[in-house]
Amino acid sequence: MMGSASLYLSTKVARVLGAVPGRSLRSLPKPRGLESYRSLRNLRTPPIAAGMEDEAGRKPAPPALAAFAGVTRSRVSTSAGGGPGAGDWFELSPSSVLKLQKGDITKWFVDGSTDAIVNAANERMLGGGGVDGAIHRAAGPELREACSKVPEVRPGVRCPTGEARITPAFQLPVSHVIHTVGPIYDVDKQPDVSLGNAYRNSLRLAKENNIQYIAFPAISCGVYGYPYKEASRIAISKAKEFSDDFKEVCFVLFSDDLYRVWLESALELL
Ligand code: AR6
Repeated sequence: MMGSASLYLSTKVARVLGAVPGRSLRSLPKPRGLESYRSLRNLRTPPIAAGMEDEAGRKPAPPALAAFAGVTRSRVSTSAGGGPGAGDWFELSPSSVLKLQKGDITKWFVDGSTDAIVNAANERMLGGGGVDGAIHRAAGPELREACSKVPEVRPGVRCPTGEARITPAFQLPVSHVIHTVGPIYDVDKQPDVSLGNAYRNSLRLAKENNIQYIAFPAISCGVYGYPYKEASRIAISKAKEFSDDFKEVCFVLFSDDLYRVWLESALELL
């Protein structure tokens, strides 16, 4: 099937990729061969897509990586902008992928023990709107309680801009939440440095806590007003710096616009 000039997804592969059976793969770059497929086999558990639970709340069966044979490459899936579970994967290193996915980060998880989501928090760390509010609602009141115990570094500041703190995830399906604070774009004197620090310190803290799978929202791209393009380039560059340290770095983007910009930057930078 994969040798044919006009490639179509079989029903099985389509299910694995979260795509529509019969969708053409002709737009994909030519397969690089089995080298990248071998490296993908090093992944212990294929990442579970946000929002991919079925109606009974069960996880889907892990994708059989054999389904990718002959179609694997740095960019291994082509269902960008589709429904729940759609995503694009890029090889960061022989044992690591960067994944882009559209959806709600509170639904994202891999194994519940070595996975973490990152929260775009504020310096008080006691909850707020946007993704912060969604994470606190989904985690339950214990998360606020745990955050309140994080020591203040000065009055009202538990996590200064660009730094990161870790807590358990309580009712969320992941094991931990890493709270970071991105810059307010129009206020911060060096927003690019602060945003880079937020990503780097989150990844560093995750690594110190033996996290293997980590998902980020678009930090600072909501009420903090960071332009998407600049933010996406910083986010992807920082993920690349940690390419040997995680099995998966995922960006869970909340809108089609964000997804498109992140995808463009990933195609440029990876
Ligand atoms: N899953 C994934 N992404 C989401 C979700 C979700 N459930 N909900 C929103 N987003 P923002 P910031 C996206 O404003 O700009 C809070 O009040 C959203 O579309 O949440 O860093 C904090 O307490 C946007 O692209 O965070 C702080 O005070 C991205 O998440 C302040 O906002 C970030 O938007 C932080 O502002």
